[in-house]
Amino acid sequence: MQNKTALITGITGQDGAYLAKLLLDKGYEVFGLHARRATDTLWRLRHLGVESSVKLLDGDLTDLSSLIRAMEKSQASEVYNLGAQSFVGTSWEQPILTTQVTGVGTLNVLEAIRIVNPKARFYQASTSEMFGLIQESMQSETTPFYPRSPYGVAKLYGHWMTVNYRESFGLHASSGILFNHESPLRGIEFVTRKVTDAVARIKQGKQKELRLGNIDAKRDWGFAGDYVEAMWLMLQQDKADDYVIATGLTTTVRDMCTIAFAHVGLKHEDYVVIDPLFYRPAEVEVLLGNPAKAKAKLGWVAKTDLATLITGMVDADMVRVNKE
Ligand code: NDP
Ligand code: GDR
Repeated sequence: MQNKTALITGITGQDGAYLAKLLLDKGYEVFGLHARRATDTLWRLRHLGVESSVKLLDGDLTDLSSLIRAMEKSQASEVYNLGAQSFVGTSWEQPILTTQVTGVGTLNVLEAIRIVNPKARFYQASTSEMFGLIQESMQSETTPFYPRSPYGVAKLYGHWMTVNYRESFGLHASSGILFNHESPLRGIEFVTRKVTDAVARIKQGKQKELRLGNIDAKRDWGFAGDYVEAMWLMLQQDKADDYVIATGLTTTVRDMCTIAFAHVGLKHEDYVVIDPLFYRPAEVEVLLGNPAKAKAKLGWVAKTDLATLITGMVDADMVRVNKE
């Protein structure tokens, strides 16, 4: 393969770390936009053994000049925009920040590409949260959007800007409409990791109960390691397009809890406490994606089933909690 250069925003996040590893393994030179924080944000890159192989560039999605500099310094031929305020719950508490980072931040990246190198290929991290209230039997690329949170609305703005820059300026800009995907590197505030971490703590006598919100919500959960492959495949196509990436199966939070607790010989009914504190002002009750287009056009299918994913996360948390 020719030497290729990628720039990843959100490289310190779950997907950023897996994508960086995937691209390095394929021989890419990988640059990452690194937003300055007071605490260490490189632990995921370290965990995957790629911290010293990626080239970090200071920058922030809300600062266009830093994005222009990152495009100039990296000379990237592929840009993956994974950076976001990505936690749905927080988006009601910080709606303006979420809009600036997750929504306008996407426009800033598109502008930096347009200004510095319009030939660079662009991937936008769109989301099933854009479907929100629309409950077709399965959600696909043709399903209408009805977001239910400031996060979903901000992502919809980024999605349409991506489509618009493709149509207006001929950018090779693709949008992956990804359904929930998890891993041992998932942030602790998301429900799968919150559950698997709690299971490990309860099993090791470090926690007594687990407080959750709406456990009747259904999600189409896959493994992040599988999903970053789809991002890369989208940018290898001659024509840019939008794709739903999902497993095609949906499960309640309750049933996901059953899998996690049963893995260490416990019953979730004995430990889960419903706490309205974790209810959302507006909920997305069911997500179920139809990945048929991704299969037909990209040759992509989800490889990891939910039980393998969740039990693997519990195992990783058992080790982590034990070391504390
Ligand atoms: P994470 O929350 O794990 O990572 C978010 C990343 O964005 C982090 O690297 C974070 O940096 C960075 N970031 C936050 N604010 C800024 C900012 N102002 N400037 C630059 N970078 C910033 O998300 P995931 O890895 O799970 O998701 C990746 C993307 O895919 C996100 O855009 C998310 O919304 C989207 N998505 C995720 C899905 C999922 O199920 N995981 C499903 C569909 C879409 P720092 O570490 O410094 O905070
Ligand atoms: P989601 O993921 O909102 O789908 O967004 P999350 O894991 O936060 O919630 C999934 C479902 O579980 C319900 N739930 C709880 N959620 C959390 N976090 N904590 C709880 O205690 C709890 N109890 C019940 C939620 O109400 C919800 O229905 C994720 C993010 O990664 C987004 O960035 C991404 O775009 C979407 O997935 C697809």
